Amino acid sequence: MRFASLFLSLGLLSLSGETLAGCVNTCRNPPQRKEWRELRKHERLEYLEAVRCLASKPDVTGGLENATNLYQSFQATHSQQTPDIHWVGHFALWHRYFTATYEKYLREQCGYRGAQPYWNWALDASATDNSSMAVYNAELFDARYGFGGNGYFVESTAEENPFNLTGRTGGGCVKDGPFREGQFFLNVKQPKGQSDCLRRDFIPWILNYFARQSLVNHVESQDDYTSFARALENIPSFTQPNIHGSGHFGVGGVLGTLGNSALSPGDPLFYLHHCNLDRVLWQWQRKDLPKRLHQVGGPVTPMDYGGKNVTLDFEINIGKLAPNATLEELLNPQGNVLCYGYHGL
Ligand SMILES: *[C@@H]1O[C@H](CO)[C@@H](O)[C@H](O)[C@H]1NC(C)=O
Ligand SMILES: *[C@@H]1O[C@H](CO)[C@@H](O)[C@H](O)[C@H]1NC(C)=O
Ligand SMILES: *[C@@H]1O[C@H](CO)[C@@H](O)[C@H](O)[C@H]1NC(C)=O
Ligand SMILES: *[C@@H]1O[C@H](CO)[C@@H](O)[C@H](O)[C@H]1NC(C)=O
Ligand SMILES: *[C@@H]1O[C@H](CO)[C@@H](O)[C@H](O)[C@H]1NC(C)=O
Ligand SMILES: [Cu+2]
Repeated sequence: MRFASLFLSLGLLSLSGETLAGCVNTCRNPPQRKEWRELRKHERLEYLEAVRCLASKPDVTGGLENATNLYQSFQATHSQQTPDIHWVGHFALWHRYFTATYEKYLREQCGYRGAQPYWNWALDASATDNSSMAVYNAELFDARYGFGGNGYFVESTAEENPFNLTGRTGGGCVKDGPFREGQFFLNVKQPKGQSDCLRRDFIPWILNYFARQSLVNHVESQDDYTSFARALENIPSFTQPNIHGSGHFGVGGVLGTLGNSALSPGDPLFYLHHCNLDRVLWQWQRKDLPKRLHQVGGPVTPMDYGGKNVTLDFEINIGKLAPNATLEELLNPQGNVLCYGYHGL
C-alpha cells in the first residue's frame, strides 16, 4: 500500500510541470510535423478548416493593430515586432516560438488533431530553370485541398517596387481556395483603398533561385549558430539569394501579403514556410545536439554585427499569445516550453 501511494504521488508530481520544470521533461508524444504532401486529403481539409476556425475566434491581444480575431492576433503581434525580430540573433527562435504557438492554438482552440505542416520548397525548386512554374507545388496551391493560388495581375508603381523586381505575375486578391477574396480578411486596409483581402504576387525566378536545395545545404553546413543565423537570412537585398526570402518573395512578390514583412503572417502559407525554416534549423541542430541545444549568437539589434549579441537567457516576447521564453528553452523543440517533432527526423 505504501509503495502504491508513493508511486501515485510521484505520478501526480510529474504531471505538474511547474513543480518540476527544468528537472523533468514534460514533453510526451510530441505531434509529428509533416510536409504538406505527406498529409492525407482529409488531414489537409482539417488543417485548412482549423485555420479558418482561428479567424472565427475572438482576438486575444486587446485589439493590437486593430486585430479583430484570433488569426489576426498572430498577424498583429508579428507586425508590431517586425522591426526587432529580423536580421537578429533571435530571428529563427522567435519564429520557432511563434509558429509553435500558432500550432498550439490550432490544436487547443480549434480541435485540430495534427501537427503544423511545412512546405519543403526545395523539393519543387528548379536549379536550371528560373521560370519553372512547377515550383508552385500543385498540391499546396490547390483550390480545394490547398491554399488557393496566385492573385490576379495588378501593375505596380515604382514606389511600390523599390527593388525594381522583375517577373511579377500577380499582386491582386487571391481568387480561389479557402482564403479567397470575400472569405478571409486581413487586419489592415490594403493600399489604394482596396479590400483587405489576402494577396499573392508569384515571382517564379525568386522562388526557384532562393529555394534550391544547394542553398539549404549551404545554410546547414555552417559551423556555429551565429553563422547559421546569418546564412539563413543573408542580406536584405535581392542580389544574393536567401532561403528565408524564398517563400516570402516567391509567393508574396511585391504587392502580395507574404512579401510584406509586417503583414506576412496574414497569408496562412507563412506558417508552412516558417515551419520549413524551423525544420532546417532542427536538422542543423541535430548534427551536434550536445552543443547546438545550448548555443546562440547574433546581434540583439538588427544587422548590428559588431554590437551586443543575444545569449541563452535572452527572452522572447510574443505579447499576449504566450508567456516569455528564453532562447535556451526554445532551442529544444521537445522540452518544457515546446513539444513537437518532425516526422522521419
Ligand atoms: C486602427 O483603426 C483606426 C480606426 O479605423 C485607425 O485610425 C488606425 O489607423 C488603425 N490602426 C492601425 C495600426 O491600423
Ligand atoms: C536565376 O536568376 C538569378 C538572378 O537573376 C541568376 O543569377 C541565375 O543565374 C539564374 N539561374 C538560372 C539557372 O538561370
Ligand atoms: C530602382 O530603379 C530606380 C529608378 O531607375 C533607381 O533609382 C533605384 O536605385 C533602383 N533600385 C534598386 C534597388 O536597384
Ligand atoms: C558578437 O558576435 C560577433 C560574431 O561572433 C563578434 O564579431 C562580435 O564581436 C560580438 N560582439 C560583442 C560585443 O562581443
Ligand atoms: C519579456 O521579454 C521582453 C524582452 O523581449 C522584456 O522586455 C519583458 O520585460 C519580458 N516580460 C516579462 C513579463 O518578463
Ligand atoms: Cu518574421
